[in-house]
Amino acid sequence: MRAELAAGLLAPQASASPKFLYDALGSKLFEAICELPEYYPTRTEAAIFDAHLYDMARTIGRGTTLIDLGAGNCAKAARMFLMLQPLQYVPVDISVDFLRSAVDGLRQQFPQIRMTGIGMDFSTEMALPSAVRREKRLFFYPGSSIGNFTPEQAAALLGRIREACQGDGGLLIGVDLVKDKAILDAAYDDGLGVTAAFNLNMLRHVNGLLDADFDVRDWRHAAFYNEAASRIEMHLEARRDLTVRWTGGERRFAEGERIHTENSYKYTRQGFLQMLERAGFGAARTWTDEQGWFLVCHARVV
Ligand code: AVJ
Repeated sequence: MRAELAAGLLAPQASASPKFLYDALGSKLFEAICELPEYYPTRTEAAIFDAHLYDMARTIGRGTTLIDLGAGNCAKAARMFLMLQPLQYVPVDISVDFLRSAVDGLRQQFPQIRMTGIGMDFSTEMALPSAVRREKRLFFYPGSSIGNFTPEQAAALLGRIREACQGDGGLLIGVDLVKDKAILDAAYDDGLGVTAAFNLNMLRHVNGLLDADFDVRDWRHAAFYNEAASRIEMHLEARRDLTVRWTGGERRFAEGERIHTENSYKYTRQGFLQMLERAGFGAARTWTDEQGWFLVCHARVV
């Protein structure tokens, strides 16, 4: 992880993976982002689930093996337990300690559901242990986190999910849709500056990881919708010429030079369905909000 970080910082176009946004404070700041009036995705997706949960449950059926990718606090899946009645719940996350405490709480509440927490970076491999039932696997990937991947990487991830589905599996996924640039720009550059703090906090996290000397005051948050690439880009921009040093390396940044910290791709319904189809999924059903801002999609292995 240190080597990956240092290599990104030293590249001609400096970058750092968005996974470094999520230390303890970063996770709290993201929770705060979800409360912002400008940040519509969380609220919009929740409203879609609320409005169509019954229909979704009928489409999916009972007794699934519910595999929650990037489960975090497991709250989104837990809200579906009563309606979905899964046989087994398998939350997957890189942040193992966070996951463990969430699952312990859920076990008390839902003793009838077998729970198998897994610490794994599913963005690189989908190695599910044999404790995970093979029957009726339902991969749950809400929040439009798929948007952090390039379309090529996203297609590869869907392919790995497809493989792990066995013959009778499916996928329930949330995807943020292309919309007016002004709405997207505001969602990632809010008036209160919470997203700015979330982005800048990565530098504090990197200081801890690499023993680096980033001063957050030397950097500013830059986020905008790149229409040509259908993606939000988040960057950290140097406010002055400066040098950053860390154990085993250093780099000069000129004023205005940027570190690319995140992409958040936006899809059209058609474009996303096409990607699902190419990955071997079919019989897709979709649900959206009135404004057509966010898409929830269920598809089966074909
Ligand atoms: C957690 C990746 C879905 O891309 O909207 C929110 C992260 N970044 N504000 C997103 C994020 C800035 C979020 N995802």
